[in-house]
Amino acid sequence: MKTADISKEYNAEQIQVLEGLDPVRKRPGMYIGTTGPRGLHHLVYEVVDNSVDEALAGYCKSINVTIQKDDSIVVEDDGRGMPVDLHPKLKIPAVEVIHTVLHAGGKFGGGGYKVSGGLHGVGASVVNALSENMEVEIKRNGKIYKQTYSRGKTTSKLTEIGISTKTGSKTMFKPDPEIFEELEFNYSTLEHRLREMAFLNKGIKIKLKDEREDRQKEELFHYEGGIKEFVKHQNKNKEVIHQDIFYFDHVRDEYEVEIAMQYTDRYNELIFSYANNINTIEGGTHMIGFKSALTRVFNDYAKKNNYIKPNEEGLAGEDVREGLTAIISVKLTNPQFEGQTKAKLGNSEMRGIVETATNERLSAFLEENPSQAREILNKCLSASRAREAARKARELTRRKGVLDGLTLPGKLSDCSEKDPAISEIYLVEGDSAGGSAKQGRDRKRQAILPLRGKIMNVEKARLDKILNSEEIKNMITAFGCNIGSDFNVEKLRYHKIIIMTDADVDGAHIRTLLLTFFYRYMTPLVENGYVYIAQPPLYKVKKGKNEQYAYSDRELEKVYEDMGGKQGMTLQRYKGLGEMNAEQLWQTTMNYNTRTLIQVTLDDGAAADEIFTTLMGDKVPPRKKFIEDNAKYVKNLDI
Ligand code: 0RA
Repeated sequence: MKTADISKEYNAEQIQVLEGLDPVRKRPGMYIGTTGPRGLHHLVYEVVDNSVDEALAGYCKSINVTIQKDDSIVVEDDGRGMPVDLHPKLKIPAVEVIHTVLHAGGKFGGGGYKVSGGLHGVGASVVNALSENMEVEIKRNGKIYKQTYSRGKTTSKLTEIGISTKTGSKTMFKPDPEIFEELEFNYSTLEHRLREMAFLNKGIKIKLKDEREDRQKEELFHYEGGIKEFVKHQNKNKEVIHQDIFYFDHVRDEYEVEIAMQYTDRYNELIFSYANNINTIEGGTHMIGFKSALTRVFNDYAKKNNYIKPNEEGLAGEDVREGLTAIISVKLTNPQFEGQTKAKLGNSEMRGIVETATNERLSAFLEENPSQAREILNKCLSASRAREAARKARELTRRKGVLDGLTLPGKLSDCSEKDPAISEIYLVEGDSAGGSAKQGRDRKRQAILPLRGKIMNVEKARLDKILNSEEIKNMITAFGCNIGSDFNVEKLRYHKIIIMTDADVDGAHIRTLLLTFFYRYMTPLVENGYVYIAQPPLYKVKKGKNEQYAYSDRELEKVYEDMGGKQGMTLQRYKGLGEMNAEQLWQTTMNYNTRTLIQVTLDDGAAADEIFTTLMGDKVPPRKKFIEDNAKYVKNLDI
C-alpha cells in the first residue's frame, strides 16, 4: 500500500515535468493575476522574492535588479547560488527543477519564512513559462554554471562556463510578447516595491538600475532601521506631533512581529500591514491585534493619568488612530492568506501575539516618554471631541435629508437611466462648460454636475468642516453613497465618475482636490476603479473642411503629417472646456466611441498616500507624477 502511494507521487511529479509549463502559458492569469502591467511587474517580484528568501535565511546581503536596454530584467544576488546537484528522483539538476517544474520553488525552502498561498511565491518556473528567454548563471562550488530556457522549456543543459571563488545567482528574463499586452517596465513601480522590500527586511541592500535609452538611473535601497525608516519616509512631508518613532521587533523561533508608528497632525489613519513581506491590504489577525492593543493602551494610560475622568466615555478606536502612520510587519512559517484577494492574514495565533507584544511595548514607551505621550493623548482627545461634533453635524444634515440621496442637488442634470452599471456622472469645472456638457451629453446615461471653482482641500480639514462645503455635499448626494465610515459603495448611482477639468494648472489643481477627496473619504470608489479622468483635446487643426483634434503635442505632429504638412492650416489651442461648444465637447470628450478616459487606479496604498501628501504642496511636478504613476490609459472604453 505504502509503496503504491510513493510511486503514485513519483509519477505525478514526472507527469508534471513531461507536461511542462503549458498550463501557465494557457492561463497566465491564474498564476500572476493579469497579463497587463501589473502581471508584467509581478515577474520581477517573483525572482526578487527568491533572492530575498536567501537573504532572510542569512546567506545573501545584496540584490541587484537591472532593467536592460531591451526591457529585459536581470536579478543578481550574492547568496549561496542555486543548488545544481541532481534531483534524486528526476535526475536533473535542482536548478532545472526550479525553473521547469510548477511550484517547485517551495520545496527548496530551508530556513527563513517562506511565502505560501496568494499570488506570490509561484516561483521561477512561472517566470520561465511567461518569458521568451531566460538565463540563469550560478556561482557555486568554485565554478560558474549556466542554463538557458524559453517559454517554459530548457534550451540548453546546465553547463560549466568558468570558475569563480564567489557564490551567487543571476537570473535574466525577457517577458514574452505573446503573453503580455505591454512589455515596458515602469521604473517607479519597481522602485516602490523594491524600496518597500528593503524597509521590510532591514539591512538588506537592493539596487535598482535602469539602463534604457535616456532613462539611465540607479538607486540603492538599504535601511538598517527597517520599518522605522519606512514610517519616517511616509511622514517626511508631514508635521509629526512627537519626535521619536515608536518601534519594536519581537523575534521568536517560529515568528517575528515588528511594529513602527508615529503620529502626525493629519486626520486620516495610515496603517500598512504585511505578512511575510506581502501587503495584507485586507488586514487580518495581526491588524486586529494591533488595533485592540492601541485602543486599550491609550485608554488605560489616559485614565491612569487623569486625561479622562472615571465617569467619562473612553477613546474610540478611530480617535487613537487619527493621524497615525503605522507599519505592522509579521513573519511566520505557515501563513494563511484569506479573503477575496488573498490579502488577509488568517492565522488566529497572530492576533494574541501582536496584541500582547504591542500592549507591553507601547505602555512602556508611554511611561518612559511622558511628554510625547501628552502630545499624542491631546491629539486623541481632540479627535474624540471632533468625532462628537461631526456626529452632530451629520445628524443635523441627515435630519434635513441632505445626505440620504433622496433630494438630489439642484445643480445636477441627472440621466434617465437607473442602472448604475451603465450610468456616468461628469464632474465639470465651471458653470459654462457645465452648460455645454449638459446640452451635448447623452441624456439617457450621462449626468452632469457642474462644480464651481476650487473645492475644499479635505487634506486639511476634519469631517465636520467638510460637510459644510456645498460642492462636497452635492457630490455626496448625487453619488448616493454617503461619506467616510458611512460610505456604502453598493448605493453608488453611477459606475463612472468622470472628472472633466480644463487642461491648465487650475484644472489640474481641481482634479487633484477631487482625487484627494475621493481617496480619503470615498476610498472604495478608487479601489473599484469607478473614478476616471476625461481627456479633452489640446488642439484643433483645420484645413479646408477637414477638422482634426489632437490630445497631445506628439499627436499634433502626427495630425500635421496625416494632413500633409502645416501648409494652409489653422491651429486652435484649447485653453478651457468653455471654448468648445456642446457638439464639439460631445465629439471630442464625451462620445463613448471616440473619447479617451483615464481610469484612476490604486495599486499601492503607501505610494498613494505619499503622493497625495506631496500633491497638497504647491508643486506641479509631483502632481504630474501622480497622473503618470496611477493612471492607466483606457482607450475607447465602451460598456
Ligand atoms: C542553496 C540551497 C537552496 C536554495 C538556494 C541555495 C538559493 C536559491 C536561490 C534563488 C535565488 N537566489 C538563490 N540563492 C540561493 C535550497 C535550500 C534548501 O533546500 O535547503
